Order: sequence, then C-alpha cells, then structure tokens
Amino acid sequence: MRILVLHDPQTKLHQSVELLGHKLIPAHEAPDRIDRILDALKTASSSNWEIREIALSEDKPTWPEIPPTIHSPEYITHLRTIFERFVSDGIVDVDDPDACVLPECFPHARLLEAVGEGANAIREFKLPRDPYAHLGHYSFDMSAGISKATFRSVMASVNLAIQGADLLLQDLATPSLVFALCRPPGHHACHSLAGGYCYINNVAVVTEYLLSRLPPTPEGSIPTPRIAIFDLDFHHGNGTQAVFFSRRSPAYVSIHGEGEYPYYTGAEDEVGSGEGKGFTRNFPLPSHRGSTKEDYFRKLDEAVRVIAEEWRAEVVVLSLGFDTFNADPLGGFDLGEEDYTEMGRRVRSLGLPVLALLEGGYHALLGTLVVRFLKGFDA
Ligand code: SP5
Ligand code: ZN
Repeated sequence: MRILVLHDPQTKLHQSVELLGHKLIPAHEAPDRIDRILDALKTASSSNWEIREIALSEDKPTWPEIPPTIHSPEYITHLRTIFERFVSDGIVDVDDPDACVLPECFPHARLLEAVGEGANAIREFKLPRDPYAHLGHYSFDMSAGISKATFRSVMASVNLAIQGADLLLQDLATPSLVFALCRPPGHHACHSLAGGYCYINNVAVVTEYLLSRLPPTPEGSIPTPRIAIFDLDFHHGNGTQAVFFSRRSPAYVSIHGEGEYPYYTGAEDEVGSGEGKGFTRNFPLPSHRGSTKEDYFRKLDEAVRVIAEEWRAEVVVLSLGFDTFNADPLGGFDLGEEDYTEMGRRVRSLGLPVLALLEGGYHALLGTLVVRFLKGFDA
C-alpha cells in the first residue's frame, strides 16, 4: 500500500481569530495543527508512509486555477486584494502582525423585505463600495478572517490538493492513499462565500481537476468518471454539497453532527436536484453522548455501501476532518483514539484510489488521530 502525505510550510502562514460565544479568540484552526500532524507522523516513523514537502512557487502565474464553476472570479479577487485594500485605505497598519479583518454586516435574505418588490425582483445584493462591507458580502459567518498571509496559505492549500491529484493519477491502478495536509480547510466554502475557516473549497477544486484528467468511463448511466466525495469531517460540508448538488459526478456523501454548525444544511432529505437527484446523501448523527460509536460505524458502513454499490465510484476524494473525536473542542462523536484505525480500515475496504484532504480537527491529539487513521488504512 502506497501512502503519501503532502505538506507545504506556507500553509502555516495564515492565522485568524474567531468569535466563540462571547469571546474573540485566536481561531482553533491554527498553524500548529500541521506541526502536530507532522511530529506525530515522524515519531510513529512507519516505513508505510512517505512524507513529502511541496512548495507553492513564488511565481504567481503558476498558482492553481480555480474553475469558475467552483468560485466566482470576483470572489477570488476579493480574497486576494481585500487585506491590501484595508492597508491602502489606512484602516489597517501593514506592520501589525496580528491584523485580521472580519465581516460586520451580512446581506441577509430577509433584508430584501425592507426594499420591496423592486429589489425582490432583482434578487441579488450589489457589492457595496465600502470595503468594510465587502467582507460580509463574501462570507456567511465571522470565522473566515483575512490576514496579510491568508491568500498565500489558501493558494498553498489548494496547490497541495492539486499536486496530490497528479500523484494519484500517475498510478491509478495501484491502490493508494494520497493525503494532502491542506490548511486552511475548504468544505464550508461556497461559490462566492467564505466561512467556517474555509476560503477555497479544496475538495471541489481538485475534484473538477480530476474529472478533467481521468479518462471517460465507457459503461454505465453516468458518462463521466465516477468520483465520490466522502465527507468525514464532524461538520456538514455545505459548500461542497452546494456546488455539486445538481450533478451525478461527483456524488457527495457526508456523516456529520445533527443540528450542529453550519446549522442550516445536511438534512437527510437533501438528496440532490435534477439529474443529480440521488447523488447527494446525508447522514446526520447526534453528537457526543447522543449517539454511540456503534451508531457511527453503522452510518459509516452505509455510506461505504452507497459509494461502492449504488454509485460504483472509481475514485474517492475524502474530506478528512478529525473533529469527530470525542474530546474535540468544536465537535465530537462517541469516538476515541483507537476508533480512527477502524475508520481507516473501512475506508480502505472500498479498494479504490483515495485522495484525502485535511479539513477540521482541533484537539491537541490531532497528530495521533491521523497516525491511527493511516495505520488502519494500511492494515
Ligand atoms: C473546517 C471546520 O471544521 N470548520 C468548523 C467551523 C466551526 N465554527 C463554529 C463552531 C461553533 C461551535 N459550537 C460550540 C460547540 C461547543 N461544544
Ligand atoms: Zn469541522
């Protein structure tokens, strides 16, 4: 079994803050997450996996292309320029290492009630001139602040995913796992919205990339290569679901905390639309002591069955979050350290090439959980 772990130190440049309850704190999604994982992998020093450093080039024209089906060009421009705009407008001091700009007003759908039929008929919010408003225009919560280095880390993160895809494509016949230590994560990011620590939807971008490079599948009712996105983060991947909701490939399946962040998506009756109907599946599960590990593994088996038997997927893209751990500060099912070995084993049982991208996971034992998962995958 070939297991490759990819990382880029530039993913650690980004640092943000978040509002948790009544406090503005350094974001749980912090740079040391990557070091925790690398340290644990090196300590475990198995000969079964190779750790490879990838460097996003200084040469910006070589940075990954983001398909307009996944993110709008104006949204990408916003991510790239908004911090500098705050600096050039004299709002932020360029030498302040902690400077991180956050939204303060969101274009909520019900605001249209105040402007009557005219605006309702247009059904869109025009981008305001004031840069303060841009952050709210392009985010759905306050957990995706932008600092000087954010865009560089965001590009390094999606670049890791693309490099991972290239490595997987080099040898599709050999069962293998490529795990890109993406940071920031991606699965909450929508077409023109950041949120939940996410800016670019890494999984969505890399899935489009894989689809454009895999040979077409001749047989079956789904004409494109069959990719399944398997979202194992504790939180529902609202962004990934949204961008692929009306498509058959990729199909999307998620197991996530019921009634948890991002609160408004991920119900069982969200199953896709149009020709994509039946190619989105959601398995919400009560968090912590509201469900047992047996409940979790039943859902996991059902999701594995859907991927293998209903969709007959050929490649799996894994949104791999570790905030399902019972002691995670932002999530948690009834899962202990040892359960990640079993999780890895069951994903491995699909017998398919897997490209895994890091999503959440905020406990100090993050590195241990990753090692356990890889050991299970390798077993
Ligand atoms: C990628 C990812 O995992 N993003 C998650 C962002 C979650 N941010 C909001 C967290 C709200 C937590 N609710 C309190 C739970 C206390 N047990
Ligand atoms: Zn999460």
